[in-house]
Amino acid sequence: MVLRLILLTVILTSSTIIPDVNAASCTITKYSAADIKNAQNDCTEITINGIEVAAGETLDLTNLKQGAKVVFQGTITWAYKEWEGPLLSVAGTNVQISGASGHLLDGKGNLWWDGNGSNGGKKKPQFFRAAKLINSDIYNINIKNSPVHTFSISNCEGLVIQNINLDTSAGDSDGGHNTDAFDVGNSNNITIKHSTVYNQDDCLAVNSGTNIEFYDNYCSGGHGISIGSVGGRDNNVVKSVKIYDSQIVNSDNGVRIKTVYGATGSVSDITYQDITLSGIHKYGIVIEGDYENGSPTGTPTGGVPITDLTVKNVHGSVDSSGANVYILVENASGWHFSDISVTGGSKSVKCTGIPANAGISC
Ligand SMILES: *[C@@H]1O[C@H](CO)[C@@H](O)[C@H](O)[C@H]1NC(C)=O
Ligand SMILES: *[C@@H]1O[C@H](CO)[C@@H](O)[C@H](O)[C@H]1NC(C)=O
Ligand SMILES: CC(=O)N[C@H]1CO[C@H](CO)[C@@H](O)[C@@H]1O
Repeated sequence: MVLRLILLTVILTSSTIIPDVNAASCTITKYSAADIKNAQNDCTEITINGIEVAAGETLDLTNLKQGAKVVFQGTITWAYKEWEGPLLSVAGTNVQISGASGHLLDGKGNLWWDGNGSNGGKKKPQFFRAAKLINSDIYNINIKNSPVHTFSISNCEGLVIQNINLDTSAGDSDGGHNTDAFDVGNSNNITIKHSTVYNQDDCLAVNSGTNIEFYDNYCSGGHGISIGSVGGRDNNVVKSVKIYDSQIVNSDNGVRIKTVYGATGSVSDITYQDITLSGIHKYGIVIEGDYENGSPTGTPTGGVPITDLTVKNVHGSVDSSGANVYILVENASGWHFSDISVTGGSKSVKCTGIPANAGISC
């Protein structure tokens, strides 16, 4: 059912809220693809309250009017089906996607988790697709138990994502895998801030894009804050990424950059600054140019050079079975490391390709 309410213009002398004569609001309280579509045609304010989306269907918010506002209320769930998803898709210009206090987007990932993530077993739906969002905001979203990858950000320009509370921690003991928090590709001017992530894969993974900022975030349980893997896609350029004021805890890696073996592209103007690590299981800082089909080959190639890399004030601890720093690259230049104190790891590692005077050793 869709309730349409056309707001009338009223002059309220004692209020700062003056409803727009053209503003119309729609509230969806029961899932219907047709109602969702009509609401986007009719309304600039859409509230989605407590619905269960039909199995195998996307909650499709890709026809939003310019300037539309979407608010999630209550608990939103999706009926079970093995399929690729996404469960939710948003697109638009100058739109705002947010959640009301107490809302939850519950992916019920445990229904799909089998330890195989996107590598096999059950086909799992990707959760939240943000594709072609222009000068828009996603904020105050509570999201839980992603079946597999959570936010897929592609072809976006000028997107600010903040105050995301992502809790897929149940997947730690229940077979969650490849539950990346934020995957960014082919997007420019993207900011991700003030967010908390509990998952089992990358907290951030940038595989292409420019002008990306990621700060004041807390990442737990996953694979660290990553650039890459870069190479082998349509767009293989990552430029101007600033990652700062963030914590990475109880994760396989801390700071990570990976590029693809034998591929071409570039990773340039990258800063990691003021990053705190704790309970890192494998590598505190890992930069490697030898990825192939998602695994390291042990031999780096230089077709995706990593240049103008600043890593400053990264400190914290690695498990004794891990390594503090692991670098295996070719064709790198312009590296500046300072105030690095990553300790605790004792695993011996290969360490090649560090440019002269970079200020770092393994
Ligand atoms: C992206 O940022 C650049 C540099 O700050 C600016 O010139 C450009 O207009 C921005 N583009 C969008 C779509 O916000
Ligand atoms: C190193 O990178 C440059 C681009 O900056 C590229 O032209 C060159 O082929 C690369 N060298 C190797 C050995 O891959
Ligand atoms: C299809 C597939 O890859 N299944 C695998 C899922 O993971 C378990 C172990 O967690 C394997 O035993 C299966 O072969």
